[in-house]
Amino acid sequence: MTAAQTPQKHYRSCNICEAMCGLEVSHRDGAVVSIRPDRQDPFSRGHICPKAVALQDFHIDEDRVRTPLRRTADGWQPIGWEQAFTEIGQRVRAIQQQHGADSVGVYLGNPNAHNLGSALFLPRFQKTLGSRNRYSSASADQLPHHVAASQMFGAGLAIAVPDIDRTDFLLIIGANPAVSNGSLMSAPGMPARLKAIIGRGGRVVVIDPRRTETAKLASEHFAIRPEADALLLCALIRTIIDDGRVDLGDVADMVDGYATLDAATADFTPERVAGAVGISAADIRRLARAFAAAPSAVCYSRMGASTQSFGGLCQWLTVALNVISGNFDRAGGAMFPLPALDLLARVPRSDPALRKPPRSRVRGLPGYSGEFPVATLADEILTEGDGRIRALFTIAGNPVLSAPGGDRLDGALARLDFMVAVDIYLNETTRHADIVLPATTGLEIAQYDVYFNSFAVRNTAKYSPPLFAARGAQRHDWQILKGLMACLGAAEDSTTPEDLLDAALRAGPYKDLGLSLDALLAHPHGIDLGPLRPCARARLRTPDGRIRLAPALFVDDLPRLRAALDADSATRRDYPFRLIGRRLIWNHNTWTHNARRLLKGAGPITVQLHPDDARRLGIADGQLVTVRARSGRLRLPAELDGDIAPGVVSIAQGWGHDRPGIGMRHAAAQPGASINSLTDDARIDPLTGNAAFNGTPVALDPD
Ligand SMILES: Nc1nc2c(c(=O)[nH]1)N[C@H]1C(S)=C(S)[C@@H](COP(=O)(O)OP(=O)(O)OC[C@H]3O[C@@H](n4cnc5c(=O)[nH]c(N)nc54)[C@H](O)[C@@H]3O)O[C@H]1N2
Ligand SMILES: Nc1nc2c(c(=O)[nH]1)N[C@H]1C(S)=C(S)[C@@H](COP(=O)(O)OP(=O)(O)OC[C@H]3O[C@@H](n4cnc5c(=O)[nH]c(N)nc54)[C@H](O)[C@@H]3O)O[C@H]1N2
Ligand code: SF4
Ligand SMILES: [Mo]
Repeated sequence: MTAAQTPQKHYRSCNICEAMCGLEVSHRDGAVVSIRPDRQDPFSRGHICPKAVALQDFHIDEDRVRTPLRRTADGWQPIGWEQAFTEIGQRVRAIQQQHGADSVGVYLGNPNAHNLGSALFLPRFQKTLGSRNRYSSASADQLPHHVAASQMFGAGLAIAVPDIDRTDFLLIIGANPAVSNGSLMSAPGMPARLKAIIGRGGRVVVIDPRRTETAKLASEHFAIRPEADALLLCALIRTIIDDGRVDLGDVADMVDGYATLDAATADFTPERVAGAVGISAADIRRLARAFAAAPSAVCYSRMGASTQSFGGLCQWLTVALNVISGNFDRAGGAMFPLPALDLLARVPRSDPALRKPPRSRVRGLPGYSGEFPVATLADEILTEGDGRIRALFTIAGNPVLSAPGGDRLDGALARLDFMVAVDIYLNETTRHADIVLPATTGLEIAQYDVYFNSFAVRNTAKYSPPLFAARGAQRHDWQILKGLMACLGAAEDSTTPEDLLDAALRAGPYKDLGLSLDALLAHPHGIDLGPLRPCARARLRTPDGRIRLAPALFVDDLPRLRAALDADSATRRDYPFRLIGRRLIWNHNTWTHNARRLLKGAGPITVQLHPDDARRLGIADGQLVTVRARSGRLRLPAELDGDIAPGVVSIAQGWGHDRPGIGMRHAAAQPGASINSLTDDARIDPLTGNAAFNGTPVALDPD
């Protein structure tokens, strides 16, 4: 073989999900030959999932947007970057001059969190735009974790993750990491890690209305009623307290509020909650005792416990359970990572109790970290008055399919005076834009994971240069953001993401090891910085460095939880089922569906229900049914599945590519249906403003 024919190897981290798997990409003449796991990556150690292989498909996808596009009466017109920026600058400045800075909103989607340049330049863009109308997918996702961390530890980024490779007992509530690969717990290869816990004599217990792929790997599974998790957590805490098994462990001298927690949970006994939770009092006690007795244990709760009406309470109680069982900040428990680019250390110390959140204009929902809940974005566009959103930037987001009440938002976007989308596709959201700005993605970008190293189960650092140049006129997201800042009047500078990364590494916790961009470039597989270590004392951001075990914000929300013990029978009559979502191993959210190799694995999008429920309603497997909710309806095939709890139905999230005007031909050929045509933007966790997808009341009508 000549040199030109020999495939070359490129090493990088996959940036699709939070697992940050190391990839070995063989390529020749600008084309991918293979994408395999990088066994030398110190973080993922040879794990990848099927989605990584599709990175090559996104690169060559003919449906990618290649040049800036401008909406005209005759369809999309390709335009140059200068023209696009000039027009955006004129329109946005005119709207802000006439209607105020807040009349231009921003929605940021999930891929921004997986992109070095976006993570570093978005704060600058937001500052330039100067609008308080900021939204993101965080409020359809992990916002309760941030609110709990902020209240208890002084900073929303102070999220302790399960020390999964050393724990003796992992209690998983409302997460399916065997499919999702872990979230707010970056841990590639979750199935093997779960098996390893059991293999070393430990236990994995899963709490989920569905006997999930994760539950099938676990030691034990309990089918909980949707949205009953906060009740269960209260009863677990109650049992440990009543048994006299409280042990604050190594952080005992740092904990405030234990007596308040004790008093606030006094009446949530296992007997009191068992009926609403759907797990017997004896089982709840047994679970609490096993958790408290394990040499080390950690409770991990995620989407199922955060995107629901009690998301804030769930995340608070999860941390509280870890603290009172002596499992906080210790090996095998819940621990703070120490990432090389350390965002947490930059957060100024402040008193969480003194932080008064701003309120959104229309519904008065709480803001968090400069953003309002996406559940009220449609209200802010549709409701007349000062501060109404008239123009919108969507950056790497598809809220028409991802936000609660997505169909209402779809209608609202059509009413905007002006919209700009920074994206890679023409999809359900970006089709509403006046100007679409095409970004690079995947193999075309430079990557260092700014966010998810902060939530990783091992400390490592890795920089991946771009493999391929863009195939069209696409620009990097950070370059687009710079163009937008310039057209809005900001002074131009020549800073690159690499400049900012290098400076942060040199000032970070591993500066004494000489960590810098050059050091990362010399280690293309990544650098191992070791297992998690106890470090809470140094990382807490409360002014006094103490842990607030029972912040008033949460304690004051408990009466609402108590009221839920007596279920609402009127809703039950009209909408007898509770809807929950799920993820599929072959797809990521709404946007990977144009890769045919991933579509093949997905199959039809169905509504899963228990065979007993199906029999009662006369529904056969595969039969079309209409699922009805207060705010919408969907027609899709039924899938009978004994793994789902009776009274509960499940629909995969992220689908519904059947709307006109989308440019993703393969996705449109296998469109599925959008679960967010059924979810309701009025259903939120009022404490945090997070979307309450789980537990949406629905009815089923067979055809
Ligand atoms: N019912 C229900 N709804 C849910 C969920 C659920 O479980 N159930 N999950 C929620 C969760 S956890 C999340 S994170 C949100 C996700 O919500 P969103 O972030 O709104 O949705 P995504 O599908 O991630 O959309 C990503 C968008 O970015 C574009 N894109 C992809 N890569 C790039 C890139 O490199 N640059 C740019 N500029 N654009 C890019 C895609 O084309 C797509 O338009 O959905 C939430 N919605
Ligand atoms: N393959 C794949 N992986 C992904 C993604 C993807 O789209 N596809 N998306 C990524 C993103 S953005 C995120 S945020 C993560 C999310 O990762 P996870 O948090 O693991 O989210 P899900 O897989 O949606 O699992 C949520 C689980 O909660 C259960 N559940 C629903 N309602 C309730 C309830 O009321 N109580 C309890 N206890 N459980 C309930 C559901 O049945 C489901 O099993 O996954 C990431 N990884
Ligand atoms: S698990 Fe996530 S990071 Fe790993 S290969 Fe799959 S999509 Fe990429
Ligand atoms: Mo997410």
